[in-house]
Amino acid sequence: MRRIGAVVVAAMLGLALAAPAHAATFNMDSTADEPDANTGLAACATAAGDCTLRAAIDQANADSSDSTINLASGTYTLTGANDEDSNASGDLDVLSRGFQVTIAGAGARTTVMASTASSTCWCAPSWPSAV
Ligand SMILES: [Ca+2]
Ligand SMILES: [Ca+2]
Repeated sequence: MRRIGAVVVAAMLGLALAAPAHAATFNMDSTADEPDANTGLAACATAAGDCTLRAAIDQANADSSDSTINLASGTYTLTGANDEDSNASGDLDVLSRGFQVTIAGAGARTTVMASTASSTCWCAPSWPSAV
């Protein structure tokens, strides 16, 4: 019995060591264009405690894992200047180097991306694995 327990523990350790980093899932509860308040904390949360698209991308950019961002129905209007590439304003900058970021809408007719600037909504400056 003791031997079986040791084998089970060893197998569990092997699985734990071989498992990829935990993938994060962020579910939107706001269409506002606000950043994550603290990317050192794994949760997607603005200063008001909401999970916005920009906050989710901020957190995905900071995490060392794949991320899935689930958009709720609504119009997501991006604001601010497009002349930066750190996701601080304007277009969304997906920077999760080496990790996949999947963004899923609630439907083509119900999830709308808009921008107050005359530019695209998405930017993945260095890594083609995003969006
Ligand atoms: Ca956070
Ligand atoms: Ca930007």
